[in-house]
Amino acid sequence: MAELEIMGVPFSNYVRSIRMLCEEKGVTYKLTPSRPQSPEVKAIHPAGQIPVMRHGDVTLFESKAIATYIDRTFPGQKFIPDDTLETAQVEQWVSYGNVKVDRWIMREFVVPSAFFDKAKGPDTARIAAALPEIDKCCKALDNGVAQTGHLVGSRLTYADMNVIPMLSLLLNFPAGKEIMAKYRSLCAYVESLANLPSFTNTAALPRR
Ligand SMILES: N[C@@H](CCC(=O)N[C@@H](CS)C(=O)NCC(=O)O)C(=O)O
Repeated sequence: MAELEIMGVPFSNYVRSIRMLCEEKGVTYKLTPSRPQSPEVKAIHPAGQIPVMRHGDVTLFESKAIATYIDRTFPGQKFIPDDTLETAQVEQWVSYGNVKVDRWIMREFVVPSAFFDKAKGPDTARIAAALPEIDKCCKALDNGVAQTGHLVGSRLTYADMNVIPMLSLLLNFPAGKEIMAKYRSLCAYVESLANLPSFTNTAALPRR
C-alpha cells in the first residue's frame, strides 16, 4: 500500500489529532512539515489550511474527512464506530469541537495570547472576551464526559482526539487553568488522555 503522508506543522491542534489517530491505529505515516497557505497545501485545501493528506492518488483536506478515510482504509481498531448512533455522536462532538471549542480556545485565546505583534502586545480585550465562551465550552465538555470519561460510549474515539490537543493547550495559560479547575470530570478526562502515548508521542516539542 502507498505511504500515507500528512502535511502540516506539528503545533497545529488538528495535525496532532490526525497524528494521534495514526498512532492509535498503528498506521505508519510520513509527516511533511508544510505551513498553512504554502503552495503545496493550497494545491489540496482551497482555503490553505492544515492538515492535508496524500495517499497514493488520493488527496484530502479537512481533518474530519482525513480521519474518516484513515479509520476506514487502514486495519485495526475503529475510532469512528460503525454503530449509527455512536457515529452520529462522534460527528456531533467533532462539529461542536470545530465550531465552538476551536474558535474560542484556539482562535480567540491561545493564538492571540501566543502570537502577537511585539510592538503592540497581545489584544487583551479580545482574549478576555473569549473567557466566558471558553467556560461554556468547558461546561459542555464536562457534562459530555461526566458519565463514562469519554465523549462517545465508554472508550476512546476520534471525538476525544479532536478536542484533547486544544484542551491541553488551554492549560498552558493561568486563565485557562482557572476555568478548567471548575470542572472536575473534564480535569480527570484531560489528565487521562494527556497520558496516552499517542498524545505524548505527537507533542510539538519533546518533553523536558
Ligand atoms: N476545519 C479545518 C480547520 C483547520 C485549521 O483551522 N487549521 C489551522 C491550523 S490548526 C490553519 O491552517 N490555520 C491557518 C489558516 O487558516 O490560514 C479542519 O478541520 O481541518
